[in-house]
Amino acid sequence: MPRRSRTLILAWLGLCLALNQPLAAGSLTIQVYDTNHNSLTDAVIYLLADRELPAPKTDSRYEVEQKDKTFQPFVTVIPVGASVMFPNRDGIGHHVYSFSPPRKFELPLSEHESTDTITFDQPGLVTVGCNIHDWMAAYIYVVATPYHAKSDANGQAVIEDLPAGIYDLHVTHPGIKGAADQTRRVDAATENRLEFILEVKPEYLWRPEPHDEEEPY
Ligand SMILES: [Cu+2]
Repeated sequence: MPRRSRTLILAWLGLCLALNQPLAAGSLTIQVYDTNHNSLTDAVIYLLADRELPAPKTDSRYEVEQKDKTFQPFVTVIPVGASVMFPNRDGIGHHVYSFSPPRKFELPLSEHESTDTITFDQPGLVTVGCNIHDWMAAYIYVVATPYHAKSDANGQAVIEDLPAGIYDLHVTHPGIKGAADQTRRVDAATENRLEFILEVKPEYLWRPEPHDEEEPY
């Protein structure tokens, strides 16, 4: 076999190996604090890239329930194309709506546990309210990436199975001052833990208490 052909075949084999072998994936832990260095819960983390990312799985079940006259959870992160159910588990009427440009919707006044789902096809922040109870608020972040997470009570979020590569990591929060994400360019092959400090409006550092006192509505 001519030497040139052998070199070509070897190069081709090498390319096949490179393409078939998934790039080493690891986990990335993100720790989020507020400016008083307290753990910040409900921070939203997502990673975008200049290249095309795998299509996010959209078959997970997401729920924002109405319970004790609050929305739970307060913050949800979903991939573009996912659907959310809004079950009413209160036995009183709620009228759930959003005026946010990525997805305007309205679920008519109901006292029942609806199985209606709303699908979110555009990335962006969707603020959800209730027409009956002004204080009720929930935030749904719709992100165009499979790599997303939300910080827990310890301010910690973990992105699992993140393939090696360069990403633009975004961190945000419903109460962030300036209404802009913090972003950082991250090399997933070398980073496995990152810290962020977010300046959040003080009224977002407490959770609305469930309204469980006896009220007629
Ligand atoms: Cu309500």
